[in-house]
Amino acid sequence: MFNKDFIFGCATASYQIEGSINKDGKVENIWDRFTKTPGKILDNSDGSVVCDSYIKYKDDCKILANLGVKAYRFSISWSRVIDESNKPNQKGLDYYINLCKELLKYNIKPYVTLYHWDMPMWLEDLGGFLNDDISNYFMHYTDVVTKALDGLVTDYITINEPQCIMFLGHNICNHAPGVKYNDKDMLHAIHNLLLCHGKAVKVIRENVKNSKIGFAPCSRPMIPTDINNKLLYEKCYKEYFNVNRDNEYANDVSIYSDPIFLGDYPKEYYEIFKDILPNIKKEDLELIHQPLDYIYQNIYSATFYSLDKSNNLVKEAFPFGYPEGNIDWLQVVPKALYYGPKYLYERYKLPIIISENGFCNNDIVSLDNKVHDPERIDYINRYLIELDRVSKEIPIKGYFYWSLFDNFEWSYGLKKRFGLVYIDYNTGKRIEKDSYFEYKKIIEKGGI
Ligand code: PNW
Repeated sequence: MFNKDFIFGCATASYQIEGSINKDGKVENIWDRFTKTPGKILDNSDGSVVCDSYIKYKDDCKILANLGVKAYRFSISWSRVIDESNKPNQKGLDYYINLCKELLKYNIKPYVTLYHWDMPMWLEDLGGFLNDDISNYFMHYTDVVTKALDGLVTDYITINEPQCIMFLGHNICNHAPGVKYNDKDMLHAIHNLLLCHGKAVKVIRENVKNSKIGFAPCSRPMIPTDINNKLLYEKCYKEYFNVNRDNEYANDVSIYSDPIFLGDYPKEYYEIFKDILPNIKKEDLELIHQPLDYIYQNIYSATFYSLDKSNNLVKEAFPFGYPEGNIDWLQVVPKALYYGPKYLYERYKLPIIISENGFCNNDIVSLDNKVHDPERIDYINRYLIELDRVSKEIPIKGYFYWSLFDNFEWSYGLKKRFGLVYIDYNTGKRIEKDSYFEYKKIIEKGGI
């Protein structure tokens, strides 16, 4: 059982649910462009309708209220609220103002993500994260949003999953904008992204009374196969925060979180990238290192590790038939919610909120017109048991299920369903799945 003020919520993101991509002065963003590029989206779908939340936000709020959540995490579409001359678009802002007001009617607290991957196209054309002015644009956008939502929102998340922005968007390029960076540009862009975060935090602190701020990276924790082996635990911890100059460093944890929480890049970063370091000024590092209130973290899956005969850390393969979701990276490893928070707290020492965790299934509407999803129910229960266990050791403040709705799952399109609520994309009909009612029960009880 979690303590009384534990926050149960669920999460979504603008491009994945809103639709209405050309309405009320919204300008083009990188996902509007990317989804038009042949071959990029598995089922050729896009974000033009999805859950139609831009129109149906009042229904969304009712569904959230019936679920009993105290918190709803959603993101703001930059290209809806700022036009191509960098001026505020009031109609776009009104949507989020109305959404927040509606949520507050039901006593649901808005948790606002400022950047969940949908960069305005005109800013990408100016260089995106490689433009040294991007953090000033982001600061301006943050200023506009925080002033518009004044008195409605105290909880902000600056950036969602910097790892996916950089690794998927600029290395393997299966995400927008799909512009490949060389290593030197990658480090430069990461540094600019961290500056976006730092400057935004400053603006939020200035504009919002009693603000609570964090950023929401993702990670895939290393799980020791022998829970009593101290050396193995230490090596897993070390590996979790390690930076390597391999193809995947843009996916690492400490390259983003160390500057933000500890005020500098990890030592090994300076060593392994010494030939291509960006220009890192002392005042940049200070800007990036703004005090935060929480460690947010998106955690879905994990990988097992053991020690070989010479005590080297080795990755264990998942056995054939190991339980997994209907998406290639989602093996069901509940201990991810035990070890992930433990490692993060040990290093950064702030209360933890799981900003995303969820299960992808090939859900169908049954003959009885219901959606039965026992695998998702099992997933939520198993993961919450582990989160509950670790909450007896370290401060855990909340949990956001990803996602409220089935939605546009980026390069996979509409066929990957993570929702507690099923969306019939032909009719727009929403159907609460069995897991919705299960999560409702868990919330009512205050835990498992
Ligand atoms: C997150 N992984 O992405 C995003 O924040 C959401 O927008 C997305 O819909 C959700 O998780 C489900 O995919 C992730 O490879 C992408 O471990 C990849 C991974 C994790 C999260």
